[in-house]
Amino acid sequence: MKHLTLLALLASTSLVHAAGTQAVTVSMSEMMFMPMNLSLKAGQKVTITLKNTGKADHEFQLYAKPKVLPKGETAWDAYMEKNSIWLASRDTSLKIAGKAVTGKFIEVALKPGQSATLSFTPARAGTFEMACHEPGHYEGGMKGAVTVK
Ligand SMILES: [Cu+2]
Repeated sequence: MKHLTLLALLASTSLVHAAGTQAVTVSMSEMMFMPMNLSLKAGQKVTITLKNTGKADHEFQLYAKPKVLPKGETAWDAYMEKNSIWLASRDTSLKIAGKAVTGKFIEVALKPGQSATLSFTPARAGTFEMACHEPGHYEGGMKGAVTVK
């Protein structure tokens, strides 16, 4: 009887945990994300499953939408380092093809057929942009709006 009670307690705890996590899958292919727009909740952990379903290398970056676009790769990198949504989160974790990535990163770069799991907690509400900054991809339309409420 005691055993059953414990099991019931464990089951309800994991349900609460599941409800507290947002899960999203984003596919990347030539010059697009699927879906093109995401809506996330501030203060609630999100797990994004990323898949490169295209034929080229793609990157996933997520940062506060710039009012004025940085010019050049160095300027973009500096901007993203200051405005990355997951660098502002304390519980960020990333696995690419099942392997944990440690340290600071501003992009998730995937080869064709690779997938990754990215988790973090959006700290604040706002308008963000997800994008791929492989040469020509952003300009080709590989970007989407991410709203955090
Ligand atoms: Cu791309």
